[in-house]
Amino acid sequence: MRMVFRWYGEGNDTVTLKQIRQIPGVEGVVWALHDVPAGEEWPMDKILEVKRQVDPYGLHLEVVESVNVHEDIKLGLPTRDRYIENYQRTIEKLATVGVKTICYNFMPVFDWTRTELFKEMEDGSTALFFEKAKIDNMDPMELVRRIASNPDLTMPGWEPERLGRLSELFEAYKGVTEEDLWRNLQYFLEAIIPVAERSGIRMAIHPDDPPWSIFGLPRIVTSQANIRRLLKMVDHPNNGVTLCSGSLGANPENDIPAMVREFADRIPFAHIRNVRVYPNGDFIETSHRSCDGTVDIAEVVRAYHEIGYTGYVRPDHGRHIWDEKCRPGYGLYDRALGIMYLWGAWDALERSKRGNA
Ligand code: CS2
Ligand code: MN
Repeated sequence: MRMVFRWYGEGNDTVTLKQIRQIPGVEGVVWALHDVPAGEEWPMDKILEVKRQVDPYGLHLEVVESVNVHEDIKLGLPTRDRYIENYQRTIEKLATVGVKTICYNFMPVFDWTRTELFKEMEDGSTALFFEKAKIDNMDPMELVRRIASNPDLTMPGWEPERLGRLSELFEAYKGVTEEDLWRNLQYFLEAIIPVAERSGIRMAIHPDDPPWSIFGLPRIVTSQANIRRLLKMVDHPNNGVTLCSGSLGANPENDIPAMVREFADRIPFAHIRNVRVYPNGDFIETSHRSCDGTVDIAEVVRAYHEIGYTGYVRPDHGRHIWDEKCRPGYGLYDRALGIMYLWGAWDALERSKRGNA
């Protein structure tokens, strides 16, 4: 496995490149132009600016997360072709600075959803938390109205300045079924995969987080069966998945090691992190250790080791520990600890393989 670390960019991240290069075994940063709106072509000068910043640290730029997909593409609107062309141009440009994998997602309206960003755990650390009943019982339009009249009520992703757009989007998605979303994803993939192939880039879709429908919006990248369908739908080595053990692991029915084995050659990028799922469906992000959460991370690593995994891995989210002030889920300390857990498990497996040989 090739270890990489997400970096939000200069002035946009509390973690520095100097710190990142000191984490054992980290060879590159996972980056994006976070200020370019979804659907727009990424400007070359901004791409080169990131390269200029990162190069002196000896870290590579081979993994981008994410090039976001415009909602018109997910909705299948006639305007989608313009945004798809921009996406194709962005893929080509990224190839020129050595990008090998692009992570993206196909979740309507929201990226990951949580009800609390800094939920306190027993040991005094805080972590991202999802309270299932709260989301299940929430009428999104009602919430839009409530936040509009009381901005203190906001939830992650529901910032007051997004509210107007949110109600428009909920309207647009009325009547859009999962099958519609499948068709729109297929249309998108058929247009971009040939460009990705020519550019030497493997596309890696990120699973939905949480992996089920929320607020009545359709979600499809949720399970082993659906990932199988997605990979067959455009059956091409450049159409792959970012196998995120934490997102998929929020549904305990998802068997992550089984997915690693089945999709082995279609996983250019792996997110490895743990979650603890409670009987009522709530979940919290924990340390990487198998015994701290519901996902058996040591088994996940064993599965990757077994398939001889040579793709990129990042620890994904971490808890907030040792009083660190950072972006929710993206501190230095716990993610670095997570990396050491992953290396520890990996090196032990390597050692015993050599011992047995
Ligand atoms: C998240 C997402 O779980 C995760 O990796 O941090 O924001 C993720 O980066 C996107 O869904 C990928 O498109
Ligand atoms: Mn992830």
